Amino acid sequence: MPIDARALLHELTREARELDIGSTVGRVPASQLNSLVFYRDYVSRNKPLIITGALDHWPAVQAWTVHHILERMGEAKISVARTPHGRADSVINLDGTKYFALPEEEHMPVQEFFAGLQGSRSEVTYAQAQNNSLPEEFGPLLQDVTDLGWATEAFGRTPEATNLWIGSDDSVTSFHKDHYENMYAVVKGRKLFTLLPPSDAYRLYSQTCRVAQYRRNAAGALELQPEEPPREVPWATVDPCPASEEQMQASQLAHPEYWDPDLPSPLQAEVGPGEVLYLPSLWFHHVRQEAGADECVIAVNFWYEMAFDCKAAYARLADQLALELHSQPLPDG
Ligand SMILES: O=C(O)CCC(=O)C(=O)O
Repeated sequence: MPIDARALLHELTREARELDIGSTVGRVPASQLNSLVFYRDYVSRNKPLIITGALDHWPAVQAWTVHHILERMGEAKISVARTPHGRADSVINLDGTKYFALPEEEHMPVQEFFAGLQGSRSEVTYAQAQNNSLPEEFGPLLQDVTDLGWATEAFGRTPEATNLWIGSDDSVTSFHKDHYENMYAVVKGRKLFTLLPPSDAYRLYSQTCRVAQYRRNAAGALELQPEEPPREVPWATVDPCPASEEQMQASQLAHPEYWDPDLPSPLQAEVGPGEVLYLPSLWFHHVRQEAGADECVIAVNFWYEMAFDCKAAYARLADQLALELHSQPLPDG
């Protein structure tokens, strides 16, 4: 008897939501949380959570203005990602071919970075290096941040990387997953996460794309140039926030299971200053940001090593089924 893999995956999506995940991301005050409760109710269940009032003890929440950061950092240089449109690390269609587009990587004085962030919008810059950037590149700011003790206790280890993110409304991070437990702390502005659990990999229509990188051409413009020798990566092709009605219609045709009203909607998590999102390992996330009245959006995230347990094995099966499913044509009707 042939197996209807698509129907089984739809059932998996619904069952995971009904049994545990639900339709919203919970919010719990840090004062009501300890390492045991956090581990028992969220980490062990691979379930996201927003923790409010989690950064009351961080000097950063009050202190981190652009002026303060410039004063502390002096002449230091930082890594900056630059694109023409703010969509680094995402699938870009160029002359009918889909590329996985890496940003141009620059090393520039902090002062130059902030001038660009607040100046012309013809190109978009984002301090988004994930190389343990807070201690490695922003050392003078480290004293304004402390490790989240209860999280470190729950994960049973110190973070493997602590990254600082500084950007504007123009930067968007495309759907992807990480092999880390992520504690994402917002210091300034708001971050808008769209989330799907690992079971829903098939709803993101990953495609194997050739890697390309933005580089400056002879005329001084950023141009997407395919990597040599060629390299390919699988990457999600769904944009959950299409820029126009036309793009929305195209996405509904190309990605029907993402938009299917009979399947549970992706979860939304809006994380404001002083709040921390627990983003469980292997969850797919798409991230937008809003500076609002702030000068820019600033966040610090802690990546903790994940457990390669049976949940990781189920997630891998879901990934493999998704790739297999989308190599088959969609059924009629
Ligand atoms: O803040 C962002 O733009 C992306 C964050 C992210 O993808 C992560 O922390 O893994």
